Amino acid sequence: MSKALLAALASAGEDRPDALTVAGRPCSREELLGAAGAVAARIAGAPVVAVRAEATLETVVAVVGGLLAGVPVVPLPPDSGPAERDHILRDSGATLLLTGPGGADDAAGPGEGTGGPGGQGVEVVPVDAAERADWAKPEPDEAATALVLYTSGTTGAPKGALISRRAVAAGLDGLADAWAWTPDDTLAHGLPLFHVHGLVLGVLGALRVGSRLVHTGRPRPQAYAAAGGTLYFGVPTVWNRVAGDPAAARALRGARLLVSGSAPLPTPVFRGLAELTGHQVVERYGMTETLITVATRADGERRPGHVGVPLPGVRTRIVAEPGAEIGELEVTGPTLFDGYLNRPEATAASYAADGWFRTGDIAAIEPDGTHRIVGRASTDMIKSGGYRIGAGEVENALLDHPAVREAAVVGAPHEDLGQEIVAYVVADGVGEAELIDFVAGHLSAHKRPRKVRFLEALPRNAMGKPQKRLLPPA
Ligand code: MLC
Ligand code: AMP
Repeated sequence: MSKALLAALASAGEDRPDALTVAGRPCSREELLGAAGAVAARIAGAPVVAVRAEATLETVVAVVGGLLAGVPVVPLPPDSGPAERDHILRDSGATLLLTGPGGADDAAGPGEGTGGPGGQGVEVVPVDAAERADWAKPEPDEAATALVLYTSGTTGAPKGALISRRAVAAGLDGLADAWAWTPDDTLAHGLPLFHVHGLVLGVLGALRVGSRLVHTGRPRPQAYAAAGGTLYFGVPTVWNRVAGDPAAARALRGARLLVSGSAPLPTPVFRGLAELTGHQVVERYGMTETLITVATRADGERRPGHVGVPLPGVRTRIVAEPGAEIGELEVTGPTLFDGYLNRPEATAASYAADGWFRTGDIAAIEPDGTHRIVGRASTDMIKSGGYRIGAGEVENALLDHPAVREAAVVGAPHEDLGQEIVAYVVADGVGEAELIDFVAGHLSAHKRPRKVRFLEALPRNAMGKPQKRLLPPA
């Protein structure tokens, strides 16, 4: 059994006033423990707690408070519109919504307050990072749920992936091993705090290892340059922007390791960064349901397009047609999720008969054991700026607009975002900007189409099914 998830928070080495800095606000580990203890005391016994996950110190305090109290934490994207927010609150059964300063007004949307979404009450609880309380209770069993992370499938609304404390601990210990990540490191990044990358690796990783953390608020190149990290995390869009800002890139020369993940890192970005920073970026691969399963090791060979080898305890295999070298990647090991909340059928469908998880990614394993991610099995799963977005969710949001009769959404190749969301609609009397804003307002800003194309009709086959491959170029 590994050590308790947050054990290092109280015990790891010497504390310092800026053990973590989030968007410019420093905090020691002792202060974090005290503030999180106050949160834990307030929420103890709740079935599940939602956290309005802005990139703030309060979000870190709230998440750690939930983990201390053993209350499963549901991070809520801070810009989610009513459709997405109400779905996540209702589906997760959250009764409390923790927010930072200024969040209470925003958070008290139409679905919240006394009536609550679906008739259930959701109480908005402000988090004060200056509060202090001792929380002496032991951490819950490692099998308990730590996080419920909402993630998109190809169709329908996002599903809540149940992530245990054991999975988080195993995943983080595996990465610490792969990257020789120690308390001497300073982790720097500016990723959102409601996904695996920014929250699990980017916050809980630093807390578990005991390294310093500098969260830059937003992942802007100049902010990375000023962060003074030894270890940097970014999605490929962030690294593309760093490579496009030579002065910022050169400021990373003194770092120990630059890491990319969440989407494929384009070879020109890998090469550009190598030239400017002197570092070959380390790639790693994972997903919400599995956490990070495969990583290039700090002492391993770094090749563009290669994401490394399985973490300790993780096993991988390719399920391919006879004679083919590429096929669907399946994984098993201690970092796997415990299923989708309230979705036994979707959970069952995500596993092969022998219990391995079907990632939906097409990959190859080289003779030396390194993995190459080739693409997704379904074109309805879009990756834009490192965010995973289901085409069906965006199509449903568009169809909620009274002027839209039909909608088909695709991910079109995009130099900076990897893919950009393009919507094809059949609609009367509505313009592109209005539909983009409509989706941004209903779901969240990153799920908005960047382009909308108007058609007389969607291409369909004889059965009436839309044929996305017959859509005109964006
Ligand atoms: C523009 N904006 C709008 C808008 N048009 N907002 C609402 N409606 C509209 N019509 C605003 C936004 O609110 C935002 O404001 C600003 O425009 C820019 O937002 P954006 O366009 O979304 O930013 P962009 O530049 O495209 O973002 C790039 C990015 C972002 C890299 C910063 O994509 C990002 O943070 N990606 C990280 C995703 C991630 O962490 N994925 C990990 C998943 S876990 P403002 O004021 O906020 O700037 C995973 C597992 C693994 O995959 O392997 O890691
Ligand atoms: P998410 O559920 O948001 O965590 O997204 C997971 C998906 O991101 C995976 O299924 C992959 O398609 C993609 N992904 C993550 N890391 C990489 C990577 N290094 N290279 C290519 N794709 C990646």
